Amino acid sequence: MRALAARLAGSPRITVVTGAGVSAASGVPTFRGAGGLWKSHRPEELATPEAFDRDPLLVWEWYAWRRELVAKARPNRAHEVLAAWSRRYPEFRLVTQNVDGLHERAGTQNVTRFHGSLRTLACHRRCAGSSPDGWEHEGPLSELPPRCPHCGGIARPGVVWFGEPIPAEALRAAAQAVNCDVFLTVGTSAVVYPAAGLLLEAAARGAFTVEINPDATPATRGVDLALAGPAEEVLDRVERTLPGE
Ligand code: BV8
Repeated sequence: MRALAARLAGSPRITVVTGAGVSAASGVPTFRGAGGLWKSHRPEELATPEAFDRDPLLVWEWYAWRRELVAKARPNRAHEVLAAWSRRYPEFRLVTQNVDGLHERAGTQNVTRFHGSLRTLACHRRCAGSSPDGWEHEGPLSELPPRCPHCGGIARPGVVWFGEPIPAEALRAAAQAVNCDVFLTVGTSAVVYPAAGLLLEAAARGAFTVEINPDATPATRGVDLALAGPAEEVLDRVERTLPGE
């Protein structure tokens, strides 16, 4: 912890990439872990445009269940520490693969949503009347699949599925964020690209790289510092060793 705290001294440029592991302590299941979301389904069955075209209701039942689960979840200590850092360090940027909105709910500034958001819907046909970025819909959905208010066609979840491009704005923000002094990969299995490639890009630009994860991942061997443990505990301990804490 002290090695990381030392690197955070001063006002370094800090970039954090997070995955489902940071929300585990909030009761949101991870994708590939023991109680993972993918256990009952394979990613190809649910998180692809083809799956949605084949069975929009099945995909929507999964996303509606996740929306309700996330609506009841609260940010945990990992989210709180990262939110505090986003206020303390002028050049702090967070890129999240998570679609649960918990970083924003914890008050984190400068969040880049790399895979979209569960709260966003978009017109499946991308009709002329609707924004390509979709619209926010809080609370339960009155019907499944939900409808586009502009064309009456079916709406889709405003998330990035496998085989779909990362939104241009998110890619642009991430391309900036890899120019940093300290890069942390927190709570991700580091298997989904291009998110998992950000670590390599930051290292190539001279960043000190850190992984926080209770388990080893394909990233573990390549980082400068691997802190094995749950994010909510490790980040809490780092925060407590920082000056002024
Ligand atoms: C694209 C949808 C191109 C939203 C998701 C190389 C380059 C580019 C692409 C590829 C490539 N190789 C392969 C690809 C294709 C593909 C891909 O990466 N496939 C993988 C499986 C091999 N990538 C794509 O398709 C991407 N698109 O590249 O498009 C393109 C360009 C132009 C035009 C057309 C196309 C799109 C990827 C996005 C896919 N969408 N989800 C949703 O439903 O949520 S991915 C899904 O996995 C989630 O979004 C999630 O965010 C993501 C990553 O999972 P993790 O967050 O890491 O979660 P996981 O459960 O895996 O791991 C949790 C970790 O936490 C574990 O390590 C565990 O140990 C740890 N943990 C547990 N408890 C804790 C903890 N850690 C800390 N604290 C704890 N308490």
